[in-house]
Amino acid sequence: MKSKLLLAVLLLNSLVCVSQAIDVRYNQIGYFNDRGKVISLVANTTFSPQAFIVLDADDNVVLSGTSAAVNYWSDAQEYVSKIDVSSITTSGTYRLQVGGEEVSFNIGADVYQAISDASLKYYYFNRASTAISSTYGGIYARSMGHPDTSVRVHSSAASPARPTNTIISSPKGWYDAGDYNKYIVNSGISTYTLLAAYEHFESYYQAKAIDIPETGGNLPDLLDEVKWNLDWMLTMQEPSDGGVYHKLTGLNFSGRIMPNAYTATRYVIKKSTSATLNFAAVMAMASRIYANYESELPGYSDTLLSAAEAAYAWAEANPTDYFTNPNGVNTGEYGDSNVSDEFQWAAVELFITTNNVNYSNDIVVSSIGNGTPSWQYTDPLALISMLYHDTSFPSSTINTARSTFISTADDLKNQIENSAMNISMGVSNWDYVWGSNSVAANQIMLLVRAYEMTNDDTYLDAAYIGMDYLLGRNGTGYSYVSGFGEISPVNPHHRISDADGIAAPIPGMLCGGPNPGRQDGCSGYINTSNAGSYVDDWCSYASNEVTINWNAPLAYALNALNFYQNGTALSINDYALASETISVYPNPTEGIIQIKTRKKIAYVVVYNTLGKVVHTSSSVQISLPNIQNGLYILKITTEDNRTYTKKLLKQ
Ligand code: G3I
Ligand code: 9MR
Repeated sequence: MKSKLLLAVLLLNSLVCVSQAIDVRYNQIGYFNDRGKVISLVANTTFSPQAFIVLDADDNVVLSGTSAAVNYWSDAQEYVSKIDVSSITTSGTYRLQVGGEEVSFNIGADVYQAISDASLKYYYFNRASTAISSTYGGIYARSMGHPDTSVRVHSSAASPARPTNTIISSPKGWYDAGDYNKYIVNSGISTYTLLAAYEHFESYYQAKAIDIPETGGNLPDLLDEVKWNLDWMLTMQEPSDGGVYHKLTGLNFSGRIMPNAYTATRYVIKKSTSATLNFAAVMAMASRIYANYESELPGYSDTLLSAAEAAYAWAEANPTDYFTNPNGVNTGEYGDSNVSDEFQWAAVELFITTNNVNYSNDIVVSSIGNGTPSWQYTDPLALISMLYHDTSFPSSTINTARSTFISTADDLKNQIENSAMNISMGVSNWDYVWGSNSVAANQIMLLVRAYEMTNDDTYLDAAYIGMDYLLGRNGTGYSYVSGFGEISPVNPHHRISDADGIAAPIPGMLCGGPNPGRQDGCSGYINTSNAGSYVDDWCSYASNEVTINWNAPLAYALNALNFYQNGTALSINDYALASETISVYPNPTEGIIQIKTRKKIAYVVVYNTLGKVVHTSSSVQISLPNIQNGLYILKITTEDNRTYTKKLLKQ
């Protein structure tokens, strides 16, 4: 079924190639009303600027003109001319006619709503140790696979407390990718990125339902989903010494089977410094976030913090245990022989959470580099957290961190504004790696952070335009997110999507993207340029796999852009506060709440879910004895006139 679809797409592509020299590449999901809107014309050879018209649904010409000067885009070995349709701001579906071609594109306020939801829902579909029910999974319902309650300690991981073949229980977590394995390093950055999304846009995520079995409780859905993975990560720490196993896998990758058909023995493999530090960073961060939910999860935050501290101590005592696959183990390696970045990141997260100088003493801000984060390079994650929690650090430290960070953001913005294709990719020679689409997604995340840090709109403008890259305005014309766009991947290297007998892959998954390394040796790559080395085929695990660490920055970016354009929660304008943490406790409450914040509170308004004001106050202690039980929204305004919202449950 799927190969038929592929054939159809290939045939379509070849017809298009024969009949048309110029290809129209555009954001196939949609453009936001009041944001920049770029459409790119591309061809293999140079061409003249093209006359174009844009028609609305009633066939009125709403814009006409000639495309801009043609430039060479070396990453794709293509020539590009830009059409700017930013002046169209009314919601609707439009048709662009140019060079004998016609494409339809959307403009609206909520064009990223469905795709941003799907980018988060993917984590539920990739859960290990649970069945996916039809209630939450629809046609993608499946049986449980990998209970992982009886996992062996591999000889490489043996210790006096846990000799070889000791059986341990290590359930839950997300499958890494198209494979069924679970790797701490990659889980760690994925979890960090999702927690960062939550930390930076707390009120947005408090109101965001992901439609998972836990939906409806007082814990925001995103924190429920992340907890599924944190619970697994906790089991990967050896209790006797604090070290963390690098991964839980079979000895080999499985075949093209569903999770419940997997019967091979699974092992925890060798502790490593990179996994242990990564674990420490993520647990420390999670501890401060889940601390706000002590009544829902008593003791959880403390458990996370103790795990983080024990891990950090192990890494300090074992600073160079770099991971390579032991003999006989052939699953993903996620190897790293430079862990200075993981050390900085872990120290930063631990210091933010504990304020303990032992951790700040280990932070050397001048050693923290710039650039785009990846599973192997976590310096930028340390910078993001430091700059968000800037009041926790001396101003000289923050000034250094900020200039390091902003130098990358400026490069990205400049690349989007001035490159032939108006995209961030290509800013560095290493952008088109295995998983290059996650580079693009992380770059958008960095621009969002730069905007939050500076309030300079030009970073956000660049982020909106740069996002087009993943959604069709790129070197292949694919919208790289499954299920979204005119042409999107139908054969991702994702075992569940491949083996489930359903033609359409699970939606919302970001495929790896162009990778001129083409390590899979797959035939059928569309072309072999940096930005063209992609093929929508199962065989292409080097360009068409999906993973949790690629979807996380996608989810971060899509939801952030969705928030800024359309950021209302229950009709109340709310803004994520940079550098500010506010906790409200106890929550749920019987009537008396405390508000803890680092800035002075100007006033607090309590709304019911219909947006009606039920109480106002200017105190940090609020008494609400007379309101009915149920959900309320607190809107807190601080002395610097910034507002912050939080859900409150009265019971
Ligand atoms: O670190 C070097 C860098 O110094 C060099 O400049 C650059 C030039 O190409 O290469 C960098 O190494 C690359 C490395 O990723 C880090 O980006 C390797 O070439 C590249 O082969 C390697 O790819 C990784 C791949 O596994 C193979 O090990 C991907 O990042 C990683 O996402 C992928 O992860 C797999 C898991 O092993 C198994 N599960 C699926 C997952 C996704 O495909
Ligand atoms: O399916 C595996 C994929 O999940 C991994 O990312 C990739 C990393 O090397 O390896 C894939 O497995 C392939 C194996 O490495 C070589 N033989 C073909 C396998 C895919 O069918």
